[in-house]
Amino acid sequence: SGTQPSGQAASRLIVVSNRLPLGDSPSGGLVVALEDALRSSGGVWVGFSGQTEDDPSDDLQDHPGAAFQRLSFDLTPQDHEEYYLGYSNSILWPLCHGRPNLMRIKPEYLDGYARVNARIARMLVPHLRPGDRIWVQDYHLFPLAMELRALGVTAPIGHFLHIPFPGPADCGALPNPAELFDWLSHYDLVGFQTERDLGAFAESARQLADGDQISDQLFRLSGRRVRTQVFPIGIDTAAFMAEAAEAPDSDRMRSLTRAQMMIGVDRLDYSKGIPQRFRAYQLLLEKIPDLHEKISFLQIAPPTRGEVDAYQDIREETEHLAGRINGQFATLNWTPIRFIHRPFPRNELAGLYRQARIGLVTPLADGMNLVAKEYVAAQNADDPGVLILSRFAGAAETMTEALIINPHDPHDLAVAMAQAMRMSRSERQDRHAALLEGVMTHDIAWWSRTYLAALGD
Ligand code: ADQ
Repeated sequence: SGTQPSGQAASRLIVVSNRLPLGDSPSGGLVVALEDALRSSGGVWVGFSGQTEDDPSDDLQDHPGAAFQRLSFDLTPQDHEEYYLGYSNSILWPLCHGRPNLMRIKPEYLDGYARVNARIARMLVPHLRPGDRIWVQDYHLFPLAMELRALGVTAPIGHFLHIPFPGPADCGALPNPAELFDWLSHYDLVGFQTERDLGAFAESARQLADGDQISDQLFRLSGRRVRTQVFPIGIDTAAFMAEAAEAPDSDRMRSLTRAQMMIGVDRLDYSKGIPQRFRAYQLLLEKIPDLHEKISFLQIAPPTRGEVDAYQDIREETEHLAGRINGQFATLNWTPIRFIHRPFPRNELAGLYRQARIGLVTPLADGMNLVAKEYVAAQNADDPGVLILSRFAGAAETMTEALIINPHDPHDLAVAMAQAMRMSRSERQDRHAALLEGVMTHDIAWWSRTYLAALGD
């Protein structure tokens, strides 16, 4: 409104993500990342409440009690099925993670996706003020800028994609690939995690949507100009380092680590390469019996998206494999794999990372992977553990001092595990120091600052 002092209206940041972080939100990287980024900005965060209602209100609900304003909406059960489980997580998620064979294409999924994005735009508009900047998060909301523009919103609108962008071969598996680029054309700025993603976007835009690359970072799509840039996301490194250093070294944790511990922490998702990790461990135990009772593997993986078939399949597969490996190798004193299906409090996670000699991050595809950064931040610099990192994690583009492996090749991964077990303290220190420097420089504050500076340009 014109009555507001311009200084006050100039800097408000509006973040929109699928899920509004309320007390009970699941432990997704997006939630962890944005909570840290928004705390200092005094902005508004808009997202799904997590509740389904048959006849939800179109007035956004205020949730006081955070350092920023939180506004939520409910979804109908049908919206939740078609927009969230359907188009977002049974079409876009597998597509962006190189698994088009796992897509479940249904016309009603696209209808629900379009309907929910249009409704979010309608609910948001009355809350906007002149001078606001809007930052849209992730694949659930690709069409949101188009819907806001249709309602007359002229504010800068940026998008950040947390997951990989598909190349032309995968993009071509969408029912209407050009539509994806049309949605993106309404943003002023589209951010990606890695150079690889930006390259895939450029190639797919060119081949499937007549996109024109005007310069390194500038595209013409559907007659509009869109800027793109790479912003590798980070963690709140200083806070996480402090948490790890202060984590209690409880008896329970000590008993876990009588053997040298390897740790994996993931949402239970088929993109994370958990079965591949288990098979490589099995191979290691077959090939090097000397390691029996000297190495143990703690895998923490809370189930997500359990209503989607592919997630039921990955749960069965991993449980079956863990059971088989334990059956094959366990002794009265030693359980080779502990597989825990629940989220852990962050300070406990930090303590577990710190006690683990090896951090295993072996996704088949991953936008960035924050666990890799958390593992590095949690180490004791004097006697640090070794990060084993998939070349398919976005993090591998910058974390080059990790042991970089191909998760599809169990031999490659098993050799890296053996190498990490044997690695000299000085080599571990050197690798860790180099990795930590990157994780400290490119932390979550750097990420949001850099993105917002680019959006403001
Ligand atoms: P995610 O796929 O959720 O995020 P990731 O980056 O690893 O993957 O983030 C997971 C976060 O959840 C980490 O902070 C981790 O500590 C936490 N977490 C995982 N399991 C946990 C458990 N059992 N208990 C407690 N906390 C747990 C998406 C993309 C990633 C991208 C992020 C951020 O898929 O590639 O890095 O967004 O952009």
